[in-house]
Amino acid sequence: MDPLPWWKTATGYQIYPRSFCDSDSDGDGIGDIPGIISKLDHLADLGIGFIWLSPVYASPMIDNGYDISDYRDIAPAFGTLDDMDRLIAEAKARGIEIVMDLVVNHCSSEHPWFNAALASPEAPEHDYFVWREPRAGTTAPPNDLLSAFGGPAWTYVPSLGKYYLHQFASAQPDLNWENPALRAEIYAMMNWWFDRGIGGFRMDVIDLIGKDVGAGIMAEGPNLHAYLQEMHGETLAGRDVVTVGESWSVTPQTGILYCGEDRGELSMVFQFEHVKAGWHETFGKWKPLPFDLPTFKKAFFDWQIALADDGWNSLFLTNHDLPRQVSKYGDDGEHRVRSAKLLATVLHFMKGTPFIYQGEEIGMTNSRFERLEQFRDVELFGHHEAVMAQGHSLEEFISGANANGRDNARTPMQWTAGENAGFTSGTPWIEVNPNYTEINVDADRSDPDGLIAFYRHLVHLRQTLPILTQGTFRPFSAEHEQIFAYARGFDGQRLSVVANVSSEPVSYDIPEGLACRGACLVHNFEPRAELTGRIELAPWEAVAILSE
Ligand code: TEU
Repeated sequence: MDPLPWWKTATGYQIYPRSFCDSDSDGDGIGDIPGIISKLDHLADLGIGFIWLSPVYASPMIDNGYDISDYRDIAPAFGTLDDMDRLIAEAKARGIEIVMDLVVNHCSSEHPWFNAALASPEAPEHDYFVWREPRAGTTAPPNDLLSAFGGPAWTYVPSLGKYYLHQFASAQPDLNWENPALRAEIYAMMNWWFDRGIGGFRMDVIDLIGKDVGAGIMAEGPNLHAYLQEMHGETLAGRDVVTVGESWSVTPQTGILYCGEDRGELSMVFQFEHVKAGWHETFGKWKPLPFDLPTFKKAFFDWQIALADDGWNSLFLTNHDLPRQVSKYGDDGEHRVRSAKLLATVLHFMKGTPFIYQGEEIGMTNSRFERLEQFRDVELFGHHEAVMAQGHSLEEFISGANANGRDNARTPMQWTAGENAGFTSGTPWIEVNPNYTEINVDADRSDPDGLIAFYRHLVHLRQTLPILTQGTFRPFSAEHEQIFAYARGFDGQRLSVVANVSSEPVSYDIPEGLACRGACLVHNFEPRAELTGRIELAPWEAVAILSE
């Protein structure tokens, strides 16, 4: 049998550079590349195989770097190209690849392409963007399309008498992928980075590039897969790299189109079904619905089954756009460590490539802000007024933002119990979570039962146990309100995972097919040697047993 590609046995680690580590040399309160280099040993110790680095390119930072003004340079706040080359080399020396963030559905309104496009409709770059006349006989936007960051998705340019499209902030004009010269520029840029030694790309909102604006189809548009196949041919083919496409619209039915073995597109996608299931119909993420375990499990189970024989799953619960997992799905109070271990267990033993978001490995919790001024995010400020106009009070809005906003998981990484959690010697760009005195890398690392030790073990198991990478997947008790259970199978072996996702003890009759006796691979309460008959599980208890 062919050996598996490296990224199927590897665990990824996401760095949000602004909040990871600010090097002592500048102390400007913003994390940077020298800061990341200084912490590579922490990541090597966890055993991770690659870093997904959120954008570090030149940017006016309207959306913390997801608005790129030069794809071939580094933002001064983060460092220089030399720093980036050093990061790639230093990571490689520790067996870690750097996966950059490819943000090419849109660029920054300060990108030279957009400046040229504004200066003249005759410039070749004008057609790199999406332009429309106002609605006939008016100055109103061409249609009612809304931006993900609030307000219309169209901004008027008086000097041209036309609107341009932006699905995110007005400072993030959408690129027109129908223009072949634009596509060629992007492929050349990707190859330029590959030649510098990076190990792949995470592709921002990649489902939006194939849009058909005339027909009003933005996500998974008619050209999406043709562009991904073309991109593959021009950049990825023949390179031993990993690609992860972010797609908020992908379903278990369409997933295979992005990552099927014979498709020549991507290695895997980030899908968000488990996230969207928790959003309110009218108020969206700003009014979270109560957590519902069966719905949550269904999202994962459906994907495991859909990609059982072809394609590949990514496994994650949180990232820089989502709340901290222990606050959202676990218990960030009394059972913080135990519930964090439970979430890690149920996630990492499924089939796919798991991702750890910075701080997850020490069970960092969501920050709770009290005032609007403590928030920083362009998305939040873009929605604030409209959500309030729908009848939400300021208090409700802040409480929704604390539960589901993007800032609350973007607070600085908590390294030590010292000043600013050891993140910076300056003033952090966003407040440090006050619980850093208790929750920090130093404290967790000194505890053999801590979360770092637990994650290190999970990462190691993934590298060494074929049942994790290749085994079959069978869900159990899908409708159960407290239990998350499944079995993996490989070569006559069984791996059974059972977890009590609640603060109450539970009695559970182990179904046939899940029963297992053997070695306890991980536990967060008491070790067990078997799962048979009726078992009593403590609050947030999780256990995984590998049959003999
Ligand atoms: O996110 C895609 C995206 O759609 C998010 O804006 C998402 O809808 C939102 O966070 C949920 O409320 C990607 C990046 O991950 C995000 O950080 C960027 O802001 C966005 O694209 C634009 O580049």
